[in-house]
Amino acid sequence: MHPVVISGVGLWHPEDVITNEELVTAYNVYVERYNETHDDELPASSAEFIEKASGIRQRYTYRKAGVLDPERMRPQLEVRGDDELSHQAEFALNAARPALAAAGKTAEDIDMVIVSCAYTQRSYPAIAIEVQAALGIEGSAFDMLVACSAATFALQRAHDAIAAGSARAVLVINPELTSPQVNYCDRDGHFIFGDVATAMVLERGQDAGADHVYDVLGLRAKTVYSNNIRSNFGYLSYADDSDPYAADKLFHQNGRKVFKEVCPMAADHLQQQVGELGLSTEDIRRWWLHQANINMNQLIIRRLLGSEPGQDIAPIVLDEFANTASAGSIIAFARHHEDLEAGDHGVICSFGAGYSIGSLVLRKR
Ligand code: CO8
Repeated sequence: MHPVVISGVGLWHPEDVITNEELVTAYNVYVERYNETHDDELPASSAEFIEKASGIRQRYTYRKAGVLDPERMRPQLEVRGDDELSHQAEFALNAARPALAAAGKTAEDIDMVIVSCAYTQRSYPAIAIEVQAALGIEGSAFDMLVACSAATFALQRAHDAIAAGSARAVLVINPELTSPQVNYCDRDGHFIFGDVATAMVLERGQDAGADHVYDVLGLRAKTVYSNNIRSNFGYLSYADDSDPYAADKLFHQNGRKVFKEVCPMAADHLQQQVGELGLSTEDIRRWWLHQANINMNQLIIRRLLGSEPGQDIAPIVLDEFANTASAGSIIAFARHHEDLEAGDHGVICSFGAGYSIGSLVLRKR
């Protein structure tokens, strides 16, 4: 078994920003118009509620204009031909290139590409293979879907491939183009998601020469079936005559239940994992947690440490990025890892749809 390290991280986000105020203004105009012409009444949204309930202040969105048009209420993406770079591959490349640069690696060093995220824009050919070709990487590539835990579960696949000797280095990319799956007409969910791409390079410990290298000490994955976060979007709509654009085909959730059920699961999971490695939760210098809701992260850290988390212990990035499905914990890592000292421990952890929880315990070299 080869020791495995994380040696590079990349982060990219679209230029367009939507603030809570902009989002709510567009939504409320939509609601006003809807209520004038329908018997049932839609409720208005408020920027104050959004920030208080979630901690989100803004989100990056790939194509802002359509989302803020009360006549459209969804992004408007241009159709790209089969011979053009796809939207999601472009996202992926924008994060992959800085990750490779940070690790000091080129295409020749990479044996495997995993694109792992909440949705891929098509089933085949895999987005990962398109990215592999664009970067000129030999070896193999595949897509993986595990909703919020797509990044952490893919890091585990990469780790196992390197440890077992089937790849020298693996590029894991999370092109989270979430906005086309958001129901911007739904007050409970219209504010939750943002678009972003993250990437990481994992390699054999003996090959790493980057400035910031992290030994992977432990990995853990857990899933428990739940319908509380769901999207019925899928290829069967063509055959079962259901409306492919109906509300149930978009992201929907019972947010309160998710909150109540997932927080204790995640805290117990992390407590056990850290303990199994002979560490206590106080030994963890930084927690790069999933970024769905600031109150969730604060509750989990309070359960783990018995104290209020600060930005230094458990950094929050969702105020700027919103929930970016699987990329949230990787953004937190990308923005907040360089100040760690040799020997410091950190934990990357995702939790969400499935339910799924994925975590890695790291130690800085
Ligand atoms: N503006 C004003 N008022 C509102 C709004 C709004 N926008 N929304 C709800 N309210 C009202 C409600 O109607 C309710 O009113 P009342 O008390 O009169 O009934 C009141 O505010 C409280 O509503 P909630 O109970 O719903 O509010 P919460 O305090 O629970 O906050 C949250 C709602 C923010 C959704 C919160 O429950 C939460 O964050 N839960 C955790 C959710 C979570 O982590 N989900 C994970 C989803 S992500 C994931 O797993 C990945 C999926 C794949 C990616 C998908 C990409 C698109």
